[in-house]
Amino acid sequence: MATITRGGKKAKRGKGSGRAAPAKTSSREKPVTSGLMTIVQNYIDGCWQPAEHSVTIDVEDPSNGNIVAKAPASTLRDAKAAIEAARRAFPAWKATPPMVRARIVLRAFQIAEARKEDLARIMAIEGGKILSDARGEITKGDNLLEFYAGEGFRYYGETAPSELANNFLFTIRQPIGVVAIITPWNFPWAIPCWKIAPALVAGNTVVFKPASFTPWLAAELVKCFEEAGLPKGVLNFIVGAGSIVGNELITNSAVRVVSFTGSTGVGRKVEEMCGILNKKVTCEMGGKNPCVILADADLDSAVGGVLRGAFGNAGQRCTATSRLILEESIADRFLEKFLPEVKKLKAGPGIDPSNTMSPLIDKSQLQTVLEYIAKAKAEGNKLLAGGSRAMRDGLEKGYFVEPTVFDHVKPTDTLFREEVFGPVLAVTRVRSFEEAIEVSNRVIFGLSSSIYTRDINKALRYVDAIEAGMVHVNSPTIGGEAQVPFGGIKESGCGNREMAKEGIEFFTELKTVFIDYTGGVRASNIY
Ligand code: UN1
Repeated sequence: MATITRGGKKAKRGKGSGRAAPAKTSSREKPVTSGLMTIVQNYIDGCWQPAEHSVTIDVEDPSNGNIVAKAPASTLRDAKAAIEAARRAFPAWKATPPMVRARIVLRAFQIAEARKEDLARIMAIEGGKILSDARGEITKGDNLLEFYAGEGFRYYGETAPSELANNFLFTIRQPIGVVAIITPWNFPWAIPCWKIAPALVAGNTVVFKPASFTPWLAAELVKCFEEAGLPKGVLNFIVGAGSIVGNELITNSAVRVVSFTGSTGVGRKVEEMCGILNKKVTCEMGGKNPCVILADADLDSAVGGVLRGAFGNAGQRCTATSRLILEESIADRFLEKFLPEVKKLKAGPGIDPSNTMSPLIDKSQLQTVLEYIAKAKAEGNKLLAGGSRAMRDGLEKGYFVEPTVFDHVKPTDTLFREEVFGPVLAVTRVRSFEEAIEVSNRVIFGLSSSIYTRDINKALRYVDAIEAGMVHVNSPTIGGEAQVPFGGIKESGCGNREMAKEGIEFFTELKTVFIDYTGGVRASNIY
């Protein structure tokens, strides 16, 4: 999806023909739209500008392969300029009271709310998301902006008693400095909102690098902040390759904090580099989330939940339901209700409201998903639905895969163990509740999980035993809310939880203050 072009022709990544200074626009000019093609620019130190050498990345509509936008293929020099702008803006932003900072986030929320429909449409075109899901994601991101706007009033430290008389101990919370925010394409609005808003309210300055598949919507978020009155340099936006821009954001000594969401493979490298460089880091990575359905569950409600959890956004969700664990006694009955619903899903461009299944993001993701399907067949998993690329009625121009279900998947099979990031559901049958717990935990991931049952004892025992950062009872594995922490354990995450007050905590340092108010010679001391 993200081939690099210069002057309309394909060019090699990172190479440029000249060193002409990029044409900058004034801070109040918007990224331009020319005809049907949107031109996305970087936003550095309050100026919209192309990449050095004006090299661009093509952005496709994954439902038909049309180029819908061009975005900067930024260079090392662009990345350094963005970091330097953030570094210079930090002292004044740090000195701004938290509620004043938060009020700008509140204005950005109001601007985004007024543009909700346009933003959802951009998401449907650029990312392929079904329009109703896109609207839901804008709402979710906006909730996060609104939540963090309130947190400006709760920028609390704590007081503590002292071992000594006439001594007062307390903590104050302070911003850390320049923060790098690196986000994926599958939640191109909500994830940037949930990282950028707490970073700004906490008083940090930001360099934001979105995925190269979805830079258009990301630029629209930056415009909301710009129009809300964010001072120049406080939020900088730069599009480019992870190997160039991402690498510089992580290694540059001026960047003190890295917040990343993406694959486990890349996240582990980010974590390792930040460890070596002693930077604060949070990585939200992959999942292989189980949904257990016990014999006493409300099967109709479970059918709807698994359908949404497994096939929403074509399974391209780190919280997607990718393993369905059925108690043997109701397995056939559940599948009889479930499979006709799977077959009813209608693949097509997200922008058409009659469609219910979105495309995969690009050709390479399509290839990966088809390879997983081929492997599942080769390992003897029983195909119950789908299993191929969706090709009818012009769908072959896009990257659609039929919603796919495999039965009798064993814990040793690839489909049970590896994250596919596509519409492929692995069904495993178990004989008991205890076996359901054991099978649920038999993967390297631990992001989300879910159980359908009417038995409160079993529900709470599952909550206790499941190795995951999040667990849903009688609802699908997906979703989160602004006011509660989001994140996983095992190979699904490292560093602090995101969202909620934990989001602010991650982007701040605590300073411990000791005040002796004896007023004379200290009588005793601590050791
Ligand atoms: C959700 O399930 O609503 O990349 C959010 C992802 C997660 C976000 C999921 N970071 O899928």
